[in-house]
Amino acid sequence: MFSSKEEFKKQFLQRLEMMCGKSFAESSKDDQFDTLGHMIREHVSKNWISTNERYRSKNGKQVYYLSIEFLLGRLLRSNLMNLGIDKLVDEGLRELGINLNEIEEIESDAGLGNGGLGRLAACFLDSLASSGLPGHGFGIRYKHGLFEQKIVEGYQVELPELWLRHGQVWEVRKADLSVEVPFWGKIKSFEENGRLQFLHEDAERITAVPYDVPVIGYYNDTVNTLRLWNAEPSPFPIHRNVMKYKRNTEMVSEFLYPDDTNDEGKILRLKQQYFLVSASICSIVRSYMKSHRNLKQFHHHVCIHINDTHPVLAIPELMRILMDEGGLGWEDAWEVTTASISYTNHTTLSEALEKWPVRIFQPLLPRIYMIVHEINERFCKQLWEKYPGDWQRIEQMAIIAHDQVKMAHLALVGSFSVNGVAALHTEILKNREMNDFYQIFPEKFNNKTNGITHRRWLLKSNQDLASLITEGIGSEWIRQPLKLQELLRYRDDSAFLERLKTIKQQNKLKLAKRIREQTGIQIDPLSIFDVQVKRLHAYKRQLLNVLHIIHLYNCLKDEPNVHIYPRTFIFGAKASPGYYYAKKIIKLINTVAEKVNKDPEVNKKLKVIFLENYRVSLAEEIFPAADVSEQISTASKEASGTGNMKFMMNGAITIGTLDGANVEIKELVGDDNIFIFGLKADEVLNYQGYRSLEYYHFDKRIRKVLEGLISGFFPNIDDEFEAIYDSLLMENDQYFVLRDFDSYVSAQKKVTYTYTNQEQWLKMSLTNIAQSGHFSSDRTINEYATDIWGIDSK
Ligand code: 26W
Repeated sequence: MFSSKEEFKKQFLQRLEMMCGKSFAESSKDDQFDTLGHMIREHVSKNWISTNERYRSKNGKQVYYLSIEFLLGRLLRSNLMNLGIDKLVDEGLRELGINLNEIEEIESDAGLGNGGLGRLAACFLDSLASSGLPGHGFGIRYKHGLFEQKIVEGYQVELPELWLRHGQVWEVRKADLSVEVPFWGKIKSFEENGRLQFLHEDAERITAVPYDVPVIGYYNDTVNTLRLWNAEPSPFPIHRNVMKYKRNTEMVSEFLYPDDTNDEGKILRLKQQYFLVSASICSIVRSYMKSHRNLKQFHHHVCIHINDTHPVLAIPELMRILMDEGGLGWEDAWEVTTASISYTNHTTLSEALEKWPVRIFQPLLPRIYMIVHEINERFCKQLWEKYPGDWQRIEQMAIIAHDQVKMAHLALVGSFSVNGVAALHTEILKNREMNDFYQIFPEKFNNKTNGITHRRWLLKSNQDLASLITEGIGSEWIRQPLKLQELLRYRDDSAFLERLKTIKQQNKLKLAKRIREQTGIQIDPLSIFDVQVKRLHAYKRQLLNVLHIIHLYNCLKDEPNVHIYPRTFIFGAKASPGYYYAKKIIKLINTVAEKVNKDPEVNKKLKVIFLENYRVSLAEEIFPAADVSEQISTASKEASGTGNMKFMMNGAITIGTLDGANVEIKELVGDDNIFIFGLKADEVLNYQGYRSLEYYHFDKRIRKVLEGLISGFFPNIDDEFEAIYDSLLMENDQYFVLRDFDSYVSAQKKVTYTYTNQEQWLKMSLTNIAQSGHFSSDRTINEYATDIWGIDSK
């Protein structure tokens, strides 16, 4: 591309003038960002085309990853890095008087997701491309990504997010590849040539227009595709009320997760899901038909992966296309479909398991409903043969029951592979949540422990640490992250450990500076940075963390000379807009922060920071600066967690329960390099006779903390935290916060104690980094590729 720095500079200046119609001297940072972005995109277009040609001519199998979320964050720096031109561009721009770091800040985060599930999808795309694997993403091009969070007087306020405001440099609109997706209307059936045909009449048709984003592999000339669908009115609308039709249409790709507490919202959500699925499957089949004729061979060339149940309608949609458009009979279509689709489950929380009322589903998707109905009939018949007379079991397992369509059941029946996202999670699926299905389809179940791309989360976001590692063990770890283990040979090398410490210290200073700019609060860069960043949810127990902080505060007030090593507690979390309880926890964190930070008797030792608008780009600044990683969910509730892996890779030490992937982190680093506390998963799942009130009565630390919640501790706030108090004492503390309190306090004491022994701490930190290679998503993706998808890079 650019043979030299000089060549790059020349092209950049030419390009800028051409694109912006301004001289370089007049150009803004936005102009410079746009110019650079377009140059890169054009630069990859050759490899983009040749990658597709390579896949086509090889005629091998390809995988399509369907996900309602892709939490990409920014792409500029990681694209430059994967292309291997970051240094050249950095230097070239510097010579022009431009700071690449500042240009990087211009890019909006692509926040097309909520949290773990969406970020996992983004890490997977990076690993697929970087492993040279034929795998592409399909998602929705939401006009507004996840809301922007502001904190006003301690409360979360949501503002619409506007990532497309300045356009999007990475995407290419491909209107010629648009697809029509029908909703509502009636299905008319008739016989033709001895075959039953179905006609969808009076449908409201929405045009799905693809916007393709290149997914650039690391130094390997591979460029895969993320195809995001935009909902638009059909070019020739035949409607009585055209304006209304236009609004209805565009709404489909307007918001990520619209509020679904009412029917209107539910319809919109289901519309989004079918919109994604129908457009994607149609596009996959079209491209298959270009090089193959026989649909019966489809599953030998295509695998469709559904990321949780949101895209599960891929199953009936593929059935529909194979039968209604491809002319296959039911049996053949079913064989092809179930051999093509694989499914990942990301949660066992029952409130997150999707169900749709038939009264909404049937009229909105009449043909799809017919097919789901038939799948259910056949499945129930099969169950009846296996368990004659066991009505209760059949009712429990049915796909449609009590006027509801159960999406997880459809996924279990219509796919060939079902995986959990950490070893413990998969065991819980097999033995509890999905045990009925495990009994009849044991061969479908498998585990794929999550991972994160070490390129973004270490190489890019913690460049100093990455350089130190390379200095220590060479650069092979970048392609083979397991090689990070070679760092273990520095465990007793005090000079190396000292350098590790310096890097962490510098990262902490950077974060402290950012916190000061953003909040005006000065934190002690020598204090322990104790961080909990993730979605706000009761099961994740941010509350346990806060109660511990209040307890420390009480200790300091009772005994001002008590030895507490200075700590800065840092939180970042968005609460779902309709989640009342989670929003109360945010208010509590902010109220405690205010109280603690303003109290001169304690604020030398304790500080509490709530960083607003937690998102990918902010996360990249936080992980490198963390000392302590809070992974404190009620055991059995967190499917895996991926933040835990990002912390570990950046040398933070976990304080956590044996939940999700924490279990596997512990196995890798050993008991001495992690702080484990609390109930185990089986203890939680089989707990008999828990009474939270007893913990309140018998533990005076708890009593004092909770009394503070409702009286005295926060003057002028009478019943603000009543809901929290009630959840713990009146509703018997569903998530065992009080049960685990004592154990958590002890573990936290151990954290402090250990931190004071810096040498030991640094060894622990190094061990964590060294063992983190296992959690690279390259490992995860290669497991998916071999065990589930049957794809390779040859
Ligand atoms: C309300 C609809 C809904 C329901 C569930 C939206 C999103 C979900 C997801 C399943 C929630 C999610 O993101 N789960 C997280 O997935 C991560 C990636 O596997 C795991 O690491 C987290 O433990 C899990 O909570």
